[in-house]
Amino acid sequence: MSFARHATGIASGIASGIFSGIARRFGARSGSHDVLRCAARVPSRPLRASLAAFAAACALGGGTALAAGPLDVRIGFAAPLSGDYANYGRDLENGVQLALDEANAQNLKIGDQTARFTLIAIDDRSDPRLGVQAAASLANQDVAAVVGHFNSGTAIPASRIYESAGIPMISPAATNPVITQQGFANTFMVIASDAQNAGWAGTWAVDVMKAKRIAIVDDRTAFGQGEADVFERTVREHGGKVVAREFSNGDSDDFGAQLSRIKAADADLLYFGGLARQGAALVKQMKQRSIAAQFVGGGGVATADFTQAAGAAAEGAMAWEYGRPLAQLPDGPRFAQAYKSRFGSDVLAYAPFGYDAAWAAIHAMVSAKSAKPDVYRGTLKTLSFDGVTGRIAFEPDGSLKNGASTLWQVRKGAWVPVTTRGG
Ligand code: ABU
Repeated sequence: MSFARHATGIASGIASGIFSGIARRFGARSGSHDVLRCAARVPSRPLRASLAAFAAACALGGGTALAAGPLDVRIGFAAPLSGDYANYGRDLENGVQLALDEANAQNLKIGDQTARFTLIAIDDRSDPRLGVQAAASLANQDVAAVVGHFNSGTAIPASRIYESAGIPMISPAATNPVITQQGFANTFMVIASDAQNAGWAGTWAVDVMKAKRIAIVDDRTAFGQGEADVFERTVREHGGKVVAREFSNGDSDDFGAQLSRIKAADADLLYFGGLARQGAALVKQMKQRSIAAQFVGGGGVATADFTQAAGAAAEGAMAWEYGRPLAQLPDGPRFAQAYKSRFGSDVLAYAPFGYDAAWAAIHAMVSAKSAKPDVYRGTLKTLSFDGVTGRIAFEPDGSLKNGASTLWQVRKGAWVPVTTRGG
């Protein structure tokens, strides 16, 4: 134990004694639960901290400067923690928690105080209305930063609340480029956007895969439709032909009508803008209807949830996923192992981005010597550090500098990297 922590412990003990004395003075019996309850009722942590600091100064000698107590830094988090997309949300939350655990273990200083980071997590259930409520709740709880949300459709309206409250929101997974195109000072993204991810998908489909007749299906969310729009535009810009543009919604897994039209259009490649559950349903139904078009997913598809749900139909499916393969990154294997040790499962999808988003806030606070957004925001904007997912630094609009994406394919039941673009 360091001297500073030791002195703080002594001080806390002295402060406890003072409280016990106060309690006894008001009639409580020493050592009884009454005393403990009275101490617990003493209203404020600030008062206890002041007394502890005062007592520490007494213990160290009259002329010694007051010792500073720990600084409580709340990191907000919002994502779906229940419902269809809860697996993505819990994975992200785990990544953030891992970062906070590590930061706390390092006893990092913000100014002259040791920071104690705590996570305040809210389930937004992928619902934009609940996302806005979650943002308001986090702002009311004085969080210093927010890592979130998972869904672009939730992150966009929630970002307006954080902007009004002056709290940085760092997106680890929501990737619609509109998120950082709103002219906000408090919106950041540690992951490539769909302008990049779906753009590379469109370029690759035409220029490398030489697809001649391309079909597109999206889930009509801000995310899925957004990436499908970018993909279609890019395909056309590269001289490709789109023979079908279909959509479902996030709830229905029945693609019968859409696939009938796609089969009639004789597509040789099907791009899907949506998440793993619907993507898996789509490839299964393609197989059932003997549609041989190459399936190519956008972000959120290349997960173990997809291969498990699609089974044999997953074989050969492709998907563009943000970032570089974790196994190929310098700190990736350590992160994967630490995650598994802590949570007992493998990384599903965006946990490394959640981890880097949390560390971006932490690094900025430590460097700025303040957890106040007004003070550390400028540092966050100019930050540059090597995260698990690669170098984290932001463009002036808050988007990630030099984002990367990787094309994956299911081979023998597992996702295998094919090529990486950007970074
Ligand atoms: N970007 C992956 C899926 C989440 C979203 O942007 O809605």
